[in-house]
Amino acid sequence: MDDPFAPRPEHKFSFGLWTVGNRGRDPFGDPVRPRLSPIEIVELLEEVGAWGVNLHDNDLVPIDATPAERDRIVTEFAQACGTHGLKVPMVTTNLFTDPAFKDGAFTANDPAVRAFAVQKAMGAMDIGAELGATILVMWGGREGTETDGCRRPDVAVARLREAVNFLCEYSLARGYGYRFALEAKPNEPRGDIYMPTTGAYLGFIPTLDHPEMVGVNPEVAHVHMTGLNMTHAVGQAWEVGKLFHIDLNDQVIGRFDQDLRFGSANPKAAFWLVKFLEDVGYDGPRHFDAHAYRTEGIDGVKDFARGCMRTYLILKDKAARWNLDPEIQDLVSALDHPSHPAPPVGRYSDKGAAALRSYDVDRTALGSRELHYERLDQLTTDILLGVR
Ligand code: GCO
Ligand code: MN
Ligand code: MN
Repeated sequence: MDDPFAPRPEHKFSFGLWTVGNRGRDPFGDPVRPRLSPIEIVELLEEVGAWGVNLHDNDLVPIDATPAERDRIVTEFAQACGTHGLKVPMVTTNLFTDPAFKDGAFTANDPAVRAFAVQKAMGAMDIGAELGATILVMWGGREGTETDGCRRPDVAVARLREAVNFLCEYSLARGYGYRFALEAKPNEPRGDIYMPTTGAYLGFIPTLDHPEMVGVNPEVAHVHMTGLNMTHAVGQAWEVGKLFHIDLNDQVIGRFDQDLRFGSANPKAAFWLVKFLEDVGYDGPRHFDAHAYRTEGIDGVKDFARGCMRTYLILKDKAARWNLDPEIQDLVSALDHPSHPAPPVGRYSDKGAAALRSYDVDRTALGSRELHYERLDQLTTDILLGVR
């Protein structure tokens, strides 16, 4: 029988070159896995059943490559993706590894660093356009501080705006058709990163010259690091049409930046997230921005990648069960019914305001209504634990 949890192209599962290519280096220890070339990674992703591969400019093209080397590398990579049936939906720019960016890229005080950052982002967009990418992720890993003596935070925001505006115009001028997805993170590698939450970016986007081109890329781990709720962050982005991309992984609150296999630490939070994405019909890439444990070799990397996709599909199946479960649906459908007749709020009108003013509310009845969330959540737990 066919595996019902096997990945298929329509699931749009993607991995970054830096994710399955992660060599297990950490602040305390050297790499534990061999370096895989970008083309070897494409082969691995085909083997495990992924649909797409994403990259930073320098995951593919070394920072010191000559223009001729760059052209050859990009052409060969495009051919390999074609041969192995992998799409390149998203590109991003490495604005954090090189020491030039030690105090930020777009927000750095030194105008030469800011110029280099924009130059590098344009180069990444050129690479992505050649590979067919239409999503540009911007993650400001070094855009932050350890001491706020270095610059005013409002100045940093203004510099970030200038860079995003410039790059939107660059995409338009070149006809690249990019949609920009801004990725928030509260800290690491900086002590504090500007734009720590998806909500901060949702406030920033309307201040841009081309807000219609710019959305967000929420990441599970970055939300969990602060103890917040990923599904709520995603829900707010979705509601304003700004969920342009998503980074799926996992993270235990209060720990170092773990980048765990999707659903491995907080399967219930992952369930609500998958259920939301599937219920609303999100049809963008499901990108896994995570990496295998440092204990693993290449076999373990494959187990990790397969595990991310399998868990997503299991949770998708659980969400469908939840939606079809009669007892759950009885509980849920009761929730939106008024306990007794009440005027709708709706859009303001003098008549509506008068109706609400004269509404004879029964506070005691409202406060004593039983909601049955214990039952609802236990039924959810039963589904997740496989007994329902
Ligand atoms: C992190 C981030 C990165 C970005 C990537 C794309 O915590 O390091 O999640 O993995 O997503 O650089 O811009
Ligand atoms: Mn991350
Ligand atoms: Mn990420």
